[in-house]
Amino acid sequence: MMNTRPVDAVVVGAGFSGIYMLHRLLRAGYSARLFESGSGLGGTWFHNRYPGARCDIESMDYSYSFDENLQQEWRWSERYASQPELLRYLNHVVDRFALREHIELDTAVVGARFDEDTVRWTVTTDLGDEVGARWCLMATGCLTVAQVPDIPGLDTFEGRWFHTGDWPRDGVDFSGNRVGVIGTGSSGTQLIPIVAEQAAHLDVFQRTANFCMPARNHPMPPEVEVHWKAEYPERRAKARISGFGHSQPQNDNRYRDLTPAQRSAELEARWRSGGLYMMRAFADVLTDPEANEATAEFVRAKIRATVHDPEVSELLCPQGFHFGTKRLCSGTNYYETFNRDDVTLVDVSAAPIEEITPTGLRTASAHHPLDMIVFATGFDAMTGSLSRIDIRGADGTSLASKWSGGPVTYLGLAVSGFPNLFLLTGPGSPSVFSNMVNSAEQHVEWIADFLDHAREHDVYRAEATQEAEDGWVAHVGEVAEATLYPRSPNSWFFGANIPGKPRVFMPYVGGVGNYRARADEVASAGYRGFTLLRR
Ligand code: N01
Repeated sequence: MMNTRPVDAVVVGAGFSGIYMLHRLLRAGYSARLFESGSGLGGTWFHNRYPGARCDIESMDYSYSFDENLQQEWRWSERYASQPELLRYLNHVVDRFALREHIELDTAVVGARFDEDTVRWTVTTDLGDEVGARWCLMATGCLTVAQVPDIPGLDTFEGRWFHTGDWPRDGVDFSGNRVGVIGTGSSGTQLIPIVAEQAAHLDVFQRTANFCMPARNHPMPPEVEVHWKAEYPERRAKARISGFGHSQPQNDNRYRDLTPAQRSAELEARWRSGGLYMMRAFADVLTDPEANEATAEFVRAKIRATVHDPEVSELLCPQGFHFGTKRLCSGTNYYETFNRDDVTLVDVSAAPIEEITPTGLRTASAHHPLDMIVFATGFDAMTGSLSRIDIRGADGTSLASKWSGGPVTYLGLAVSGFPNLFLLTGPGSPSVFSNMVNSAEQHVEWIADFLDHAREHDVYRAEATQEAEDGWVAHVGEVAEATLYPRSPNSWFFGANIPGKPRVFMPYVGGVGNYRARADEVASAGYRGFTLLRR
């Protein structure tokens, strides 16, 4: 073990939130180090380099707002940024603000231990380093631990296999190969059309059809960029108090208050403009079953109109869960791809996957010969990255054991029993349910303000109370209960994709603006719900 120079704060993870957290710390005069397990910057964007990977929030919104020169000078080339462009952006930010020398790449944090005597954290890395820090800031991401399902026989497969969330850096050439893709969520729906263009034949193994909106990506029109940049002050302000953390118009009308013609016009307009805005076609899409079903049926009609084979189009029509309660997808030519002769949709809900063989994949009804398998099967979301680090709180309890019944937090930012530790975009905050960059900035700024408060008032120990945590967990649950989410619990929002994971709804769905107001209120009340010890 090497003990290295202690710092005021350790940041874990070099994605959007970790990079900005580091910048804020250094700018405020704290000493800080950032550890990142990947060999480059970007967090989930570093690892998800599968073909077609791009953001489904518009790049002008999905970008930092904290620096006026940065947001004016950076030029996004497309409506939705591709994964390589996002990495270029984050590398630019790191260089622009001279952060690189404070970042250790290829260094995984494996443990963090709070010592009550010194009131400090000791953070341990896989290289054997130990670093002492007053504050431990976990920017470990919500979608970073790739989940490969436990299908018998994978180790016997003689071809190559990949997971979208851990994609080889030198890429994959599918040409001439028989390829199988398992999974039709956001990653699968982006990847499938591109693999179809390259592969000799593609089998798509679908267990649950999801709703996929046409992204309608295009090069950034110069006039849109100029206009948007001129409007940045208002747009960013609007995003901060919005439902989902972006600046696009939402419809505040309820479905039942509109005429049939108005409803159709709204749905058509959103389908034409593309992307995820269908989620706000009506103010009550996620709360009123009738509004929700009308939206779902509108999209099903579009699928039926696109896919020629009626049997295939019926299989692609999502059923059995409410629109948007499985994360909505956004893709390019997704449904059109199933009109190709060299693409087969395999329904593995009717005939489940039984095993992978040396030469392919066997379902209950057939053997599919394959040279390559792509797992687009998702992540151990929201808690996976944290519970894999051995985090020990004030009495030595591990975070993983505290969360064995599901994650509990105060504001998604702090955990009782784990003093001086903050989570960025943790469970119980809007995080995955919002424009992540907006939510990351909000958490970074809240934590930075908290640290300044602690410095000014000689606070050396801060811990969320059990009562505050219980109250927040109850509130997160109540807010979710008022929506359609609990009626469709078969999603990663509930941890349902991970065998044995407790079924708890993890994000805060009360809206970015409401969440921000509550977090600010806690701060203005002198950090109500925290026990603060002063020198
Ligand atoms: O993962 P998912 P993802 N046999 O968990 C199926 C963000 N993201 O990587 O629904 C057969 O959503 C599973 O089927 P089912 C975004 O927040 C954003 O696609 O469990 N199938 C499902 O179809 C997103 O929500 C962007 O029945 C199996 C799929 O695999 C999140 O990341 C791009 C299976 C997994 O879907 C995760 O998306 C990409 C099995 N054993 C991701 N196990 C953009 O910004 C799982 N499946 C655009």
